[in-house]
Amino acid sequence: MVNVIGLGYIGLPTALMMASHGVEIVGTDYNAELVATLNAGHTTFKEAGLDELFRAALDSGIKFTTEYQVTDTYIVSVPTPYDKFSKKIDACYVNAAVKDVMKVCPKGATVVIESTVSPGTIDRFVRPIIEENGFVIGKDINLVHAPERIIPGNMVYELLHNNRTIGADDPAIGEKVKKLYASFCAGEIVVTDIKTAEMTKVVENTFRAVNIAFANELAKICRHDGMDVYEIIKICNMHPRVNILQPGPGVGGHCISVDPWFLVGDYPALTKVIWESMKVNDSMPEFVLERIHDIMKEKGMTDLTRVGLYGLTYKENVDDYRESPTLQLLECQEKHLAEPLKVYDPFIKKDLVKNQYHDLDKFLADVDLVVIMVGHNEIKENMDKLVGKVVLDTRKACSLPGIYRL
Ligand code: SAJ
Repeated sequence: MVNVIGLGYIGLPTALMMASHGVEIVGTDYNAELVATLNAGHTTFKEAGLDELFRAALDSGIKFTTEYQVTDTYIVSVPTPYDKFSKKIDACYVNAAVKDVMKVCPKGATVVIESTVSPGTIDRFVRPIIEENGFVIGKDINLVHAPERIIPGNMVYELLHNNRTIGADDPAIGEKVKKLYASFCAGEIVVTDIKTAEMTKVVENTFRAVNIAFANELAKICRHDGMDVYEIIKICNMHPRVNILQPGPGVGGHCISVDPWFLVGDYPALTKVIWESMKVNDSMPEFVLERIHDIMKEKGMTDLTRVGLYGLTYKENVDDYRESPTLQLLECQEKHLAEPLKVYDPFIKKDLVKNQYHDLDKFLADVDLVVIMVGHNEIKENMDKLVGKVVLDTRKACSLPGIYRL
């Protein structure tokens, strides 16, 4: 049996996927409300194909509980935030989960860390916890790192098809865990050592952050000199060795906007490019605010209460708003002591911020300038409703004539 610890954005789909492929799974989470929701037959977030996967896993006998299980395999999938001051990883959730696993796990168990961690985190934090509990690593407890790689919005497909990395002290244990993931994963699974696996995951997300920062910097240069950044990126990407990502209103989510900081925190003297890239991405919400002010000036608009932000989530068609550019922009605007801008997002049902709407038509009726912060399908399918509005599209989601871009 496998006990999956942490039933969030990664742990839940992973547990469901394994269960629906014949692995006996118990999912554990300390959040009793979340466990009760799952036990009542409901998923806890929206994701393509997740509900169907949930049904299949229930049919295969998956269980959800707040209790840690006595079993032979644990998969730890809990958040890894960073310390905003030192930029270093905050491993408190991983540490707490491993401590709790140690209270119940028998000798011979394998502990797999799925959470993204900076290189050396397992050496610095996880190994000492296991040893303090009287276990000898490699003899009593096997330690493995199997970082997840799936992208919100396409998680179910990517769980099935993405290549994976498994880091283990002992290659034989790595191969054993590889078989477990191969129960559902059709991608190639590379077995390496733990520190290499830690580093590869952080490097993958850092590469994406730096590439987005480059696109964002290009957007600023092009805005300064009246060039079309999208056309330029499109043409450059026709070169066989160029692949520039898209500029946007900022970078959110719990991965691309977080993981590169781990490297800055641990290697401050060696991470000039990464540090500057993160700063560029973090500057984008303020850049959008400047664009709003410039457009208002050009149009002779003075009333900020007639400006509305479309989208609160960190990217299109997901309901996750962690570190979202819209929240960053509102925080930035607050500093200027203005009344918060109006906001609407079809994926956010609860009241999250001031001046939030839950109906697209009501929102549009109350604003003259619409800032598309997220390119949800909803707005792409309702572009006609934007006719007659001033539109700042930060995502190239809209193709109406006369709209403003970054
Ligand atoms: N963004 C841009 N321009 C782009 C692409 C993205 O501004 O061209 C923005 C998005 O709008 C969003 C942020 O970047 O605010 C991050 O979104 P994302 O879609 O790039 O990535 P995540 O955070 O949803 O998922 C990433 C993925 N990593 C890589 O592609 C290298 C995923 O595979 C990882 O599993 C995930 O991080 C994770 O959990 O680490």
